[in-house]
Amino acid sequence: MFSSKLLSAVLVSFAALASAHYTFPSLIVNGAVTPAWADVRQTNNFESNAPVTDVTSADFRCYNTAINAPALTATVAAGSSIGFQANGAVYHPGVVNVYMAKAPNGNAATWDGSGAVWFKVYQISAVTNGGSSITFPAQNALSYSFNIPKSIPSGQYLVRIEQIALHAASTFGGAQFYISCGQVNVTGGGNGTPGPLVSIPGVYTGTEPGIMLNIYYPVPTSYVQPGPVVWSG
Ligand SMILES: *[C@@H]1O[C@H](CO)[C@@H](O)[C@H](O)[C@H]1NC(C)=O
Ligand SMILES: [Cu+2]
Repeated sequence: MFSSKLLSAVLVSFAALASAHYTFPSLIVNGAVTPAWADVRQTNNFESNAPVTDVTSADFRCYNTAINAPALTATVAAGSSIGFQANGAVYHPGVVNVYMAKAPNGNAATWDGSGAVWFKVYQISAVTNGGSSITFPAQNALSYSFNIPKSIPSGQYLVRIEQIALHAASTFGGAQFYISCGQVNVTGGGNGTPGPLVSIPGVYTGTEPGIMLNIYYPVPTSYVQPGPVVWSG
């Protein structure tokens, strides 16, 4: 007997395959996962989950040019842990960077994040072993948490995650960027000077050795994480 339950299970799994990939719709603040697209600007791909592949496009910043809806701003203490949570396991092999930028108008919700204003606060790179293996510690996680640097000046910031999926990265434009921007109000900060500062887009050309590479053959002997060094405060 052909079960209609089985048929719908098969159809659902085809649909899941077609709409595979993922987004980062939530922050993790004080240990709690925020509702989807509340403190994170809703991205163009909120339904398709599709990546950005053009590192020079306007959507490379916050991937929200088609939606441009304001989000809430979560208050977080300098030195505390925050995170981004995905809408499903981040199953593609790849690496993670998190950047922050301080809203010069003091209002993250109305700021577009333009200019050389972004600094890196966190990364998860690849692990190589002289050409015998390459592994991706960020792979298959549901969320990524990190500490807001203790000496960051108080104020409102955009915080942007990118997971760079590298399974098809051997040709130019093949790396897939899964991006979103949250809004945070940092309290209890210090007198640090975050840097180096970069523009997004602008930070990458797409030909960096950590963005355009074949992760399968030959197995890379080393891996160079894209972007500036992490500012830890
Ligand atoms: C940000 O934090 C400051 C200090 O606690 C507070 O006065 C302000 O209302 C907060 N702003 C937002 C948007 O949460
Ligand atoms: Cu995908």
